[in-house]
Amino acid sequence: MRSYKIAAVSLLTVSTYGSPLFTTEGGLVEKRQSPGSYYAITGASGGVYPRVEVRDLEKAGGEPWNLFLLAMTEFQAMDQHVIDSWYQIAGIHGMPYYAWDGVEGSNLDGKSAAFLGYCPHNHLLFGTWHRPYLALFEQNLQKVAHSIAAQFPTALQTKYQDAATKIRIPYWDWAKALPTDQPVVPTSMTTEKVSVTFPNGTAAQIDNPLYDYNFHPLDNKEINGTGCPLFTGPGGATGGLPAVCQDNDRTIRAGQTASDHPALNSKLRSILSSQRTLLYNILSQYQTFAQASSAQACDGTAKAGTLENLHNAIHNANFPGHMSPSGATAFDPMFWMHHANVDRQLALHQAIFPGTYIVSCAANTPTYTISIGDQLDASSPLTPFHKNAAGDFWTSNSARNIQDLGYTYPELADSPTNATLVASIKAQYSGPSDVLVTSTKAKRVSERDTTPATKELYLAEINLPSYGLDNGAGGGAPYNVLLFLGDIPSDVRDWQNAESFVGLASTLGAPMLQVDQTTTHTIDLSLALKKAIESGATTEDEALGYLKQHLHYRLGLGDFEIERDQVKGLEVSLISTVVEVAQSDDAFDRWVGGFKEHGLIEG
Ligand SMILES: [Cu+2]
Repeated sequence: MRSYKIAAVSLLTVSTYGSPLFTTEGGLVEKRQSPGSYYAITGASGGVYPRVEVRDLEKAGGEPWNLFLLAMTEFQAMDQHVIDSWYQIAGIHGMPYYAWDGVEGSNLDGKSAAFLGYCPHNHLLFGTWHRPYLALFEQNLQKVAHSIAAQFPTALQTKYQDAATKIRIPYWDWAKALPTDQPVVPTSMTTEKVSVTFPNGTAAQIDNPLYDYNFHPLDNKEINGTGCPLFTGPGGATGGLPAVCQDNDRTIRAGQTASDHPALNSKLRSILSSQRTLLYNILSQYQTFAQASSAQACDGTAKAGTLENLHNAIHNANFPGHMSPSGATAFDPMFWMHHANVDRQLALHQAIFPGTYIVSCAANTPTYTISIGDQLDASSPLTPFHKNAAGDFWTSNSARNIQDLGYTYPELADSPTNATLVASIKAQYSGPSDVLVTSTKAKRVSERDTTPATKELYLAEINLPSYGLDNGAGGGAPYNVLLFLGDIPSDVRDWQNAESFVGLASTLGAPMLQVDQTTTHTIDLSLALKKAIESGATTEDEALGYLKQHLHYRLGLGDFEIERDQVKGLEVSLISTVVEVAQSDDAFDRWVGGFKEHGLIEG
């Protein structure tokens, strides 16, 4: 295990590598081991301010946007040995597999422990664990922002200090309605250079800190050079595909040696509609917190879907880039904006259904500090995140209220009534995916007149073995299950853009784990049903017959097809439920009367 190093100097002097702002070499490091000197995660300070959508932050521009870009740049430039550097914080999630802030792994079977980060996936604590994790990042982003603000001339001090007080991680809403000519990945994340104004007044083009993270000189074996164990091995499901962690010196998206943003955008656009609908179903239909948040079936299966599985698709769309392998994902700046969005979705669920929270459940997936069988509940420590220097850990209980961590989200900022919140979610996620949310009111009223009081909703239920695809290296490879209605193109590269593509279910796998765990994902078939009706189905039975005949599924990842028989236990079936259609804009439809099973989809 490595020793911990912290900077006992001002943040202005810790930058060593490639900072356009500061060039002073930092040097003071000290060991952090004894009780009383743990890293206290408090979140951002100075009040409760909203994390805003990254496009909105950019659009508003001015000091907040300029300061955000400067602070991200400076944060990334920090010496990688420093405990709260970008590198060390990103490294908590997966690689490098070290202890952070003195929190050693428990006595797992040695092989697994060596290849696990702290991050709980397919796990009860998935949602709440990321909360102090993001707060740690945010707290440091703010610390850096304040130190930069202090460099601006007196006339601009108030504005920049105010921007630093209010700085929070912007979220990237990848389920937001967007006209088809707008990319799902905001251009602020995909342009290589960006304009900023330095404290001395100089305007310049700098490397965009939202585009990638540049690994500074480091021991290449820690991350790059590992080959990301999940993809390698002669019997690997993706054919021993070379991994992005081989020898890149910067993070890459959806490619092998360079980011392929057009490919990423096209993948994300193809799932936008199904992701939105799934999100809407999760937020609008009552499920317990454990069901809605986590891929682990702690509390019965999640018929409306889970936020963790919803989030998986964004990681897999980045295959084979750094965002895809969970061991390397947090280095990409995209990770933080993606996970701020996941946290927002979690917070929205909490606000709509305040009465349900973490239950008690045994872990069936280990992490660096959690063994299979460990009993978990809302008071379990979210390791390695200390709440204070004395060494108390954050727990799901202490992380329940986001305001206690110094932030909120636009929808929750003014303590909305339930009706207001419902109306906001409905307006954002229930309409078509290519129409910006504007004046939906008038349209809705006219729709309402013709809306029946109840309807039948069909769903594809996918029971997905989380680690079911052998990666040939003792673990489970990530994979997607893609659902089609109608003909499937012969070339796998055309699959997601095919007219017949309906949606997908994703699992991330894990490099050294093969746990027997199945998670449930659902794909809403309302649009598929529309096609059935257009094709002439006039009765419920005919529509059902059409769906059963024309629904097909395939397995793949990136541009690779995966043979179906490589995953044992995967099942796709057709279910339906009755929906009571809401008669106002501030109420959700309700799924009533349980689910009917209509058999397996085989084709
Ligand atoms: Cu994630």
